[in-house]
Amino acid sequence: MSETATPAMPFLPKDYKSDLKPIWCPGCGDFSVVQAIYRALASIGRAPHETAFISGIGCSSRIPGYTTAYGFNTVHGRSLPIAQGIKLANPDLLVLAAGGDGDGFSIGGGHVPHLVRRNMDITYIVMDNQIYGLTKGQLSPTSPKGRISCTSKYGSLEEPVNPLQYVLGYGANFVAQGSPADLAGMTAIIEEAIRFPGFAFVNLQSPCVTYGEECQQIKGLKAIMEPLASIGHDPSDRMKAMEIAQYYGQKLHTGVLYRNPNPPPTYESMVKQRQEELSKGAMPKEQILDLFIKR
Ligand SMILES: Cc1ncc(C[n+]2csc(CCOP(=O)(O)OP(=O)(O)O)c2C)c(N)n1
Ligand code: SF4
Repeated sequence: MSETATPAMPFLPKDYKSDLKPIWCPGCGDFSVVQAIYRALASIGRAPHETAFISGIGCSSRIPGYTTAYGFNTVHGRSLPIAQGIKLANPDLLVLAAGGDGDGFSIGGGHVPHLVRRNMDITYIVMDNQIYGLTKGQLSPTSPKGRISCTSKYGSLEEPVNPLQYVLGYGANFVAQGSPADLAGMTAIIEEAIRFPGFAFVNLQSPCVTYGEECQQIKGLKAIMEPLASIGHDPSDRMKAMEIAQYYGQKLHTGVLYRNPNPPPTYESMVKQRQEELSKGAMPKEQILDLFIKR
């Protein structure tokens, strides 16, 4: 990648990097995720001040602070309602949301379907390490059955949530998966998700080197990685995407699982249209005020 900005690429990855030094554990997968985000944003070329990056709480949710975008490290599980409010208030902003699997599919799980069905133009990046990292290694909703952790000394008895099936099941129009095990592939997926005109979900299997199991580290992920391009997957085939999503936890399918070739209008565009329609026959502001204020 060129080190000089050009008219075609007005910002470089370093322009999205803040002065804050990440405090993740050395080797944490989230270091690669933030690098991929810098590169994807540079390829897209929107100015940092035109971008808002919203997260919940967790190790992964620190990510907005490491960028020069407007950022809001909100409340555990609440990145999506806040991101939607921001997008509605200023639809011109490029809005990204990010967090962990606990943040997104445990406490925040109830918010995901509503963003999916509204189809707002927000990219949601989940750093799925299959554990609660920040709070020191408790089971998360995506922890595999049998997982031993500080809260499951004899092994988890629960089936994991499958994030890919979860969002596909609610009708998401863009669903992709990547991992720091393939930095270039992960960067391409994030860029494509941001460019998608509507809600885009990206599940990143990002290793937790401190509390994650051996098989969830880079070497283990590489061993089960199967790029979707290598099996000739057609990303416009929703049913096939659902079928592939079943292998979550057994194989690491990387790439775009599903991209709706005819994406529906976004919620914010329909709100704008409704506002324009209703404002046509609306009473002038002055006249409305007259109804309430005695002048
Ligand atoms: C309302 C609320 N409940 C619980 C917590 C404690 N808490 C903070 S982060 C977290 C889970 C972190 O796991 P995850 O979201 O997967 O992110 P990671 O740290 O693994 O990146 C929990 C339970 C909190 N901060 N707020
Ligand atoms: S605890 Fe895990 S997820 Fe959190 S910074 Fe350390 S390696 Fe990363």
